[in-house]
Amino acid sequence: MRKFSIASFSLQTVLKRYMLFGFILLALFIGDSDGQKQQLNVFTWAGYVSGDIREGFEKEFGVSVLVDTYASNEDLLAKLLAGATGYDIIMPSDYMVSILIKQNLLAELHRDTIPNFQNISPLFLGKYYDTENRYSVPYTFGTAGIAYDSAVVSPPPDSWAVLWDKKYKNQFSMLDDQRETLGAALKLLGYSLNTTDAKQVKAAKEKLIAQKPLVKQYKSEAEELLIAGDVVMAHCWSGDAFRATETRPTIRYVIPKEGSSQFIDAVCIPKSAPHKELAEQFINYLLRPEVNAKITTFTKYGTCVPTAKEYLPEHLREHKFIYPTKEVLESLEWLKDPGDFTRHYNRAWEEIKAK
Ligand code: SPD
Repeated sequence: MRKFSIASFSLQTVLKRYMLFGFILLALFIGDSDGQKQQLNVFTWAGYVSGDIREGFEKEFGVSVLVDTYASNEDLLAKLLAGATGYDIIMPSDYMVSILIKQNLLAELHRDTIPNFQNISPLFLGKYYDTENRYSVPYTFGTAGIAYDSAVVSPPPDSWAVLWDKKYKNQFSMLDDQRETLGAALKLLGYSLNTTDAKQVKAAKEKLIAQKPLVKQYKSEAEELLIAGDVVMAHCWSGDAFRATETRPTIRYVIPKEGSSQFIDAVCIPKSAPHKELAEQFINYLLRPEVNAKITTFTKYGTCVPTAKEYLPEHLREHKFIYPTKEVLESLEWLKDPGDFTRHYNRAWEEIKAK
């Protein structure tokens, strides 16, 4: 009897040990070394990663996804240069991808972990900012322009000049984004968004300082102001203007006749990312047609995955907010890295904000 109970006690102990060992292996497999569920930290623009995309990935991969947001590419850069190390996924725009590559802040992507890379249209690959897409995959594309409430703003604007019209004092917002907002003033003055002429940047700065008493707020999440009815007009990105129309159908979007910016926002992995492989799996997940369609459905920006269109509602497939006419397209410029000249843009922006 005594012998038997010793034997069964040892058997139980051995079984328990095996089970414990199994749990540890499982924890190591799905979690970090401290046994916690892995957490994918995403640093992106507001309104860019929906709850269903996040939850879909969490469920399938048994991890958690945390989303933090920034208002401009320069905010993202400042954070990374200040040594932020926790981010696994970031979504810089085109010109900022080239700056981050130059600063050695991005990790190279392993294409074998991202087989859905093949779903991307060649139209969005091999761009000037990362010619072989070694560090970036395109997430969405769009433009900057003016969103306005057609029930209030009359006549319909067609020029950046409307944002200097005293009639709209305190009723409009400007993007809290130095390249875009200086860009709007540069375009109004007939200059390039990428000028490296200090006199032109100074003229744009003075124009924005003169405008400042009219501006209700500098805000990159302009759709929030439009939806709340806090402004009747906003310097805004196309998808955000589009999103605002869901609540306020009288909102329209125009790309001013002087021209504006177009962009591709990309998905990248910082060199310092703690969960690089998981981040690549996330990128691969985003490139599934059905998931990619959810990005457009939520953000109202264009998809770079043609097969995603099959999963899009009809009205989102070729909408004019997403696809400007050929004539408008020709008036658009890509923002580019002005190299050392950036300090002129930085200083001009600081002076405008300090006024
Ligand atoms: N709410 C999403 C905003 C995305 C903006 N993209 C920024 C482009 C900057 N040139």
